[in-house]
Amino acid sequence: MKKFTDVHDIGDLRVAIAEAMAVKANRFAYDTLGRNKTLLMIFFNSSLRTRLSTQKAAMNLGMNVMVLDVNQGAWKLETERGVIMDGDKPEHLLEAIPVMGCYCDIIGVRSFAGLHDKAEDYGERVLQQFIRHSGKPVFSMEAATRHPLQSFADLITIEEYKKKKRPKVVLTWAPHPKALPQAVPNSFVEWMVAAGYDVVVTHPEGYELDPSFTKGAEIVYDRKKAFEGADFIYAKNWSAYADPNYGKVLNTDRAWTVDSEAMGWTDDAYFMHCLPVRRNMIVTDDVIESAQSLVIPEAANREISAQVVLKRFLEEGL
Ligand code: AN0
Ligand code: CP
Repeated sequence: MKKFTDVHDIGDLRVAIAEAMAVKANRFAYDTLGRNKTLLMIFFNSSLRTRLSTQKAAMNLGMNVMVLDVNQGAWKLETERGVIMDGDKPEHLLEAIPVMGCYCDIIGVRSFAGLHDKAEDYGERVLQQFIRHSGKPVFSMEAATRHPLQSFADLITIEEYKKKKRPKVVLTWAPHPKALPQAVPNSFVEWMVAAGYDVVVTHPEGYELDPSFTKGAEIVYDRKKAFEGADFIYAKNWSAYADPNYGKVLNTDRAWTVDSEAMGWTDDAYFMHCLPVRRNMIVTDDVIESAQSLVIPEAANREISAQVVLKRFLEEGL
């Protein structure tokens, strides 16, 4: 594996899940694999889970870890080529990336969508520049259009809790006051369809995702119908994808908050969310605190998904 940015990079999902379960059963079995190897994690955006779980996964493998918050203490980076750099950004990404590549063996990048320019976001400009110019294996810690470490952890969690071979997994839009990227829902659907589950996506009109991600999933606008018979409810907010509203919040309709009435329409479904979550916007206190809520086991599995990815890079030889 030379990069990890989408579901195709991990290969056969059954093999990946089996590897994840083995890592989880003994996470220190490979504690010398990463000896004298350095992971560099670059954050252009905030993080709690990704930062801690990925660092922990690297430590389980015996790696050294460096973390750079680009917006805290590093030089402000210009990302556009051809710009006359007479503004407030003293350094260009095109020098910064190969320099960072000199100091490490693997690079993780968090770089969210700007939500202003769809072509720029969906072209994954920042992530692609790291892949092209760092000279090192690169993995996404949530880029503009996908969050594969999250989706892999979600897959592991569903495999652990599912009661049927092919569960019904429902992704539901839920309200949020600020514009959020489509990366988590895009990626979630991509992985769930690849896993062969019965995947349903429900959202108000106007929140249609990029159809290349929802291919293989059923879109059901009637939320109650979508929830019926569900085994897993995965809530997430995202901003509009379709033009001319790309990146906009079209409404914050609290009728879409996941509450116990909506969970009552399901087949005693588990509740999932990647976190961070705004309570009583996305989900009510009672649902997130219920016995059916998997938000903590799901977050715990972030260590496992990250460890499988780092282990694969290390085994490939760096
Ligand atoms: C981010 C998002 O929606 O993509 C990160 C989620 C893991 N969420 C927020 O910015 C609140
Ligand atoms: N779920 C997730 O990626 O959380 P963080 O943004 O805190 O890393």
